[in-house]
Amino acid sequence: MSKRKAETENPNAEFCDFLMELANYEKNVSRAMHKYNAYRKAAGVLAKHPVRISSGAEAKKLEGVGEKIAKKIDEFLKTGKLEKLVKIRADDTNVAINELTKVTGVGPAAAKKFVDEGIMSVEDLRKNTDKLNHHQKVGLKHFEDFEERIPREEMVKLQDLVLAELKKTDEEYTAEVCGSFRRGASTSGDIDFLLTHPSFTSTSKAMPALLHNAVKQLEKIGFITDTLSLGNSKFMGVCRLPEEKDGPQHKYRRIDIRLLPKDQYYCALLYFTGSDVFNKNMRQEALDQGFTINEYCIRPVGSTGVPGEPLPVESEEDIFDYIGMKYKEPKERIA
Ligand code: DCP
Ligand code: MG
Ligand code: MN
Repeated sequence: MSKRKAETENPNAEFCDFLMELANYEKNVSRAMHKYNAYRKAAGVLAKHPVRISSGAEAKKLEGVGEKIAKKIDEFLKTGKLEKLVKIRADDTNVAINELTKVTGVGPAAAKKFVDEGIMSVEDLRKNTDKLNHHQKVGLKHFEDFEERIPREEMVKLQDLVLAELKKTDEEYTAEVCGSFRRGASTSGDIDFLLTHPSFTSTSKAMPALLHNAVKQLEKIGFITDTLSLGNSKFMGVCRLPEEKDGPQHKYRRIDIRLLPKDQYYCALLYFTGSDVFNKNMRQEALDQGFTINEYCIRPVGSTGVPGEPLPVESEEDIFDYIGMKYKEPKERIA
């Protein structure tokens, strides 16, 4: 999205930008996840706010904006910059860690290790491929493509292709793209597929073949091009749409496929639809109401604090109902 377009859609885009830059610094460099979450939450709330904030005090009235962030907003409004960000950007180590963590497979710890060895950029990484594991090598090979977000139009094509191949493999598969796509986003960072099958429940033994057969079929037609990791229930890899007649070659895209037992499908669907900020808030709401939700199940929490047996769930609505929350459509699940 161009900067101008972002600004016309979100009058608080400038604040969101600096909050996200601070968030990424806390995650990738300081490894302070609570600060990362606080900045992300504030950015999410400001992004939803329909009018431009004119002071820190005004921002502070919004849920998720505290004193410290309010002060930063005042500093930004007064000086047009943030001293903290100026300092962060001036430190080569921070800049290098930030750049290296853009490569899939390079987490904050690996990035720091590379920087300690004098590897300061993605370009440096290309000269040191012997130091990379398989995931990181693939991440580097497709670095430019993976930096690009996927237009919704292409997401629909990717979805339709996978669904058609799954049906060919086993008619009884149920699968869905979740993540930002399901929330209606105009672009997505990757493709997040959930997969289930009526024969697979949490009381049956693991059925990795259900996942592996799906992946094999997608490899056979040349759609899946690389595997980053493959376990009993989770595939992480790379895919690409087939070339169209007279059309340009498509880009390589990141795809995740998760296999779930049928009875855990809707808790997983809720979780992997996100947003992550929405998930955090909903889980807190659940706890306040005496339930604990994770990506597999919802369980009541008794006075002892010990979670009970998973509750039966046959839809996402069921989960909202248990905790007495009004159902939110995926596109409303922002914060
Ligand atoms: N998720 C979460 N907490 C995390 C990571 C993920 O709750 N720390 C959930 C919510 C996300 C979903 O998993 O929506 C998928 O993760 P992605 O990283 O793929 O995020 P999105 O699909 O939302 O965004 P993008 O378009 O960038 O892929
Ligand atoms: Mg995603
Ligand atoms: Mn994903």
